[in-house]
Amino acid sequence: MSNYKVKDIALADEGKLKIEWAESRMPVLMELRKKYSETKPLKGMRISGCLHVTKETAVLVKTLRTAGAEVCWSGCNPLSTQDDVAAALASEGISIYAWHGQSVEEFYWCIDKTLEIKPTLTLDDGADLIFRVHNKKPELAEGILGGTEETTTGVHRLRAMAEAEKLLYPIIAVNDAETKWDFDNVYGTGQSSIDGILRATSILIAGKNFVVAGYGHCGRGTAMRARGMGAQVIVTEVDPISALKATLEGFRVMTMDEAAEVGDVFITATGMKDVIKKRHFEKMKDGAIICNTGHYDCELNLDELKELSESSREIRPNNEEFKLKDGKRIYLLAKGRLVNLAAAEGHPSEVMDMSFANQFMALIYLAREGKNLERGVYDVSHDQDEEIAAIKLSTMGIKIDSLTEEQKAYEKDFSAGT
Ligand code: 9W1
Repeated sequence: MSNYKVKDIALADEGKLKIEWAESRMPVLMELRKKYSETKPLKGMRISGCLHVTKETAVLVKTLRTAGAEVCWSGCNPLSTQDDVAAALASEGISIYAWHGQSVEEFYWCIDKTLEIKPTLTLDDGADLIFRVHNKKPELAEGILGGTEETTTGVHRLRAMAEAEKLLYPIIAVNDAETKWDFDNVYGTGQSSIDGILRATSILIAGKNFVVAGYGHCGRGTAMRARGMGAQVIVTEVDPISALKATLEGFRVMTMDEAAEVGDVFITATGMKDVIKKRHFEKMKDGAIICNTGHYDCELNLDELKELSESSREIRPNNEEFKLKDGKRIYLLAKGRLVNLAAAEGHPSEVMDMSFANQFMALIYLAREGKNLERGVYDVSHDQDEEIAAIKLSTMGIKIDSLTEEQKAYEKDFSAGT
């Protein structure tokens, strides 16, 4: 028996096509789905999930169900739900409460609906569901073997809670798996940011001076991809170690004041506010394009851009032209929000494949071992990380070498080497 509330169930056929496309790009999850379809290690488990309702998430949800779980879902962000995907899941008998553009009250109503199944496992992106259990329905915690968390922010909140001894059940920090954060942030953000810029502008990247502010994982991914398309990439940084890495990677490193004068495209990936502000806008060339892929939409100081401008108009979707009082034009993409989400489609399915395979395997582990774990935040095991990387490689047809017994002994022999 499924229960649902979605925007329009008639969108199901469109959603099914999207899900099928994602399935054809997510070989690790599909392999795991096949592997566990007979043994059903999640049989008897009731999973409440709170995660972006996208075609990739749908592949995870269907895999959880094939492994035997009863699943009840809500979206973790009122704006990320794809209504056709939600309709497709509902039409396939999954309980789901999610629609695009819901209010804050509706958001929590949806989470509460998913808790009506009295979950044995929870899955979060941002820890809203876990917090709901702790703050509003702590009596449910007794029946919960464990939960997983997808994001950095959520893991931070949960570690603080564990520290304060307020955590009522064990959590696995899926975010901290190497096959999650080290791929998601670099290759996911890198490609989708370029994708967002292209959809909003249709510019030629080759030959452009492409300024990337911040050389963390997201900045590195974006810089790498821009270079791959023929741009001259400039990196700005505040951290000397990151700046040195960018330099030895072959990028030009300079201050934003210097970069402002030469840049054609600017993208911020820092997590800090006011990275590009008034004095930078004043130095920019006519036609400069600015956007953000960092976590908050304050990396570009838009109040100051507006102060400098005499008019603005939307020249294309997600592309606003600002006419400055000196006659110069600056183009702002996606209103300074995350350009990879607002102007493109988030991370590609192939990247989410690994993130969500981590979710799936962590839940199987919790179903088996959760009752033996203390309340705390746990990392994904290195074995799980390696298994996911190994399956991904094998689905790509890539073979790797392995050590012989002699080599393994050599590795452990500290007396060798002189
Ligand atoms: N997550 N399936 C927007 C995504 C919003 C979003 C967000 C992703 C995926 C970063 C997760 C308009 C997908 C998601 C499509 C979309 C995320 C916030 C995914 C990238 C993270 C705040 N964070 N993510 N695919 N919205 O790509 O689940 O298109």
